[in-house]
Amino acid sequence: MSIKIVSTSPYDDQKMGTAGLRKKSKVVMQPNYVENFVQSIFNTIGDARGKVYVLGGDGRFYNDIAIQKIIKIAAANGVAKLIIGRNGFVSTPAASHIILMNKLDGGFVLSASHNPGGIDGDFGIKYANQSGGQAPSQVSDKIYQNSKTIREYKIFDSEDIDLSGLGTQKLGDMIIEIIDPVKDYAAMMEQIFDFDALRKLFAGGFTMKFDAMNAVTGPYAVKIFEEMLGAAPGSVINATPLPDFGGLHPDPNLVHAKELISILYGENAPDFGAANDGDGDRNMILGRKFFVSPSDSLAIITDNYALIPAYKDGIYGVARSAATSTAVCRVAQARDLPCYEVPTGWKYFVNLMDSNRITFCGEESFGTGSSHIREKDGIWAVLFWLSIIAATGKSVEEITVEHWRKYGRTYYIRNDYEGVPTDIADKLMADLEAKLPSLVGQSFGEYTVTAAAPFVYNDPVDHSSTANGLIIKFANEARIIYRLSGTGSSGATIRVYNEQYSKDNISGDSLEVLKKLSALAADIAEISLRTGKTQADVTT
Ligand code: G16
Repeated sequence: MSIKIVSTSPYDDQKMGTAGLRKKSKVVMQPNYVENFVQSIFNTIGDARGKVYVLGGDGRFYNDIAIQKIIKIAAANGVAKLIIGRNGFVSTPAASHIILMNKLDGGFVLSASHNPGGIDGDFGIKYANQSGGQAPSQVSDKIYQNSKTIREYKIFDSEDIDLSGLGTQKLGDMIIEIIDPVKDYAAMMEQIFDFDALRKLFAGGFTMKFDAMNAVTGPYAVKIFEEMLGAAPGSVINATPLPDFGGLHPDPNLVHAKELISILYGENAPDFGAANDGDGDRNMILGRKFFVSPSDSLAIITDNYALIPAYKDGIYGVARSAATSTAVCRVAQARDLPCYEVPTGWKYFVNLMDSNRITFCGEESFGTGSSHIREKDGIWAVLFWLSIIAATGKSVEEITVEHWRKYGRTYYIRNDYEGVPTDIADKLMADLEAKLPSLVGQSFGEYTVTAAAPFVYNDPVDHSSTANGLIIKFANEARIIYRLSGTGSSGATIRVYNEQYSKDNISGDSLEVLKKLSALAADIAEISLRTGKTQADVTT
């Protein structure tokens, strides 16, 4: 066994987006693609000797190949130790926990998250630093610069490593520890929540369905909900991680979690439904024939923090991405807590958590979490909701409707226009930005523009400044936000977020209430004219 120095040619597209590098599987399968990217990380962060990382993925197609490459490159670069989930599996939240619990230098999660898998699907690599969160843009930009000029990488010349058995082995001087990826994570959840109360809930006949979407959370959910808490066997569906997710699009929303929706909206529905995405950081919460929007979920979680042992003594504050509805900030205001507004992407919450400015945070894209780790956490959100139900004895619908009665309701939908040619999308955004100042003061029916500007975030901790999206605000507490997705693997996706607050009308249908605003949003940006699309491809 020896270290080989291999000559390579750079790729020009290894720029990380909102959450790591995300590409079509076939792009990642090109010669030296993974090798170049991982070597660029090691080149950028400096001497890897003595460093320890966690490594694993959501089990999607190419997980098994990419992981072997990363192991060998890490060994050749002098990494002291890799902690790897058995069979190469680890969820994104569990990886963050492993980094923090063991004070590691960072980690690699092989996942394209909620994007479909398979040879015609997507693959990705999320790179985390010692914070337990994904590397900030200042670091990922340097990695990208390195990847554009890389000429060689180092790799250990060896057989593949067997990842199926727990325990320790060595590759050269590097220690490889294979761990059960579920055990420590489940123990952490037991520390945060009152598991006895949850066991009583299930012992009393409470029923749930959790859709793991044939992705990484299957084993976590079976262990926690069925084995530890006593939910009936079979409460977790699609529980076995599969390389192509069994053909599912592992995005936990009303469009893609079809089986779960049909169960929760069918006859004899269980009391509670939830789904997680490919790598276990996103969640969807459902009651019987009832959907909780992620923005409302964050607000309701915040309002109920005192019910949870880990938070009962108080929380620091909350944060949401700018595109997420303002619902959580209404709770924060009522409870005299700070409410931060950050760009889209979980990495922007990390400094706020590290500096004890916030405890809870969330995104409209089905992401909710707290400072227990530095990633969003799907199972944590499900356990939080189960805990509210156990403590109040109320259904998901009752809890949500009561919340609206107390704070008013923030109607919210997101329209995605997918597969738009990049030049058209870029021009649409540039032209829209240029006309924003002229919109201020204009009235479009009941909507009078009070502010229209790009969203710019000035991080209070590292003082970096990030521009992300364009926001139009109206006098009647409506908002429209436009931004381009940073997680797609081909073409551009234009996301248009629509929000309308109402203090008294809480029983409307979101699509109906937001119909005029959505049409106005499309008109202002000339979406149909420029893209030829008369309606959104996906509405969530
Ligand atoms: C999307 C969502 C973001 C989220 C990001 C990463 O980004 O809109 O809110 O932070 O995905 O999430 P995950 O790690 O689950 O893929 P974008 O840029 O496509 O809008």
